[in-house]
Amino acid sequence: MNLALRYFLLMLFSSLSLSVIAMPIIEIDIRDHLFYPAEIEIPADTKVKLIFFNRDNTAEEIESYELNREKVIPGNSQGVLFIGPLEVGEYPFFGEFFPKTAQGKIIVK
Ligand SMILES: [Cu+2]
Repeated sequence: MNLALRYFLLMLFSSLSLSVIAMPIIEIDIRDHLFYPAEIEIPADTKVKLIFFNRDNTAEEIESYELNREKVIPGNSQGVLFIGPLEVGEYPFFGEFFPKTAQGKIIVK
């Protein structure tokens, strides 16, 4: 195998494995129609995996216009949202079924 191809494969492999290893995972509880934590800090320009654990018996729908995400999580179950890479800023999200209490924010630094 020639050197350029070896170099290409090496770069491909290391970037793939880095992106898998480096992806932060953040766990968020939904309890009594509140998010714990309600504010989440993540690094800029990074893909992040959010796992929502809905501890309530009722379903909740995670909604964010700023993040362009929407996902229903049935009661007593969990759901995953991938967000990013994002620019520095604040990205609110809320529970569409209980919006008076279920309010959260992603803070990108
Ligand atoms: Cu919705």
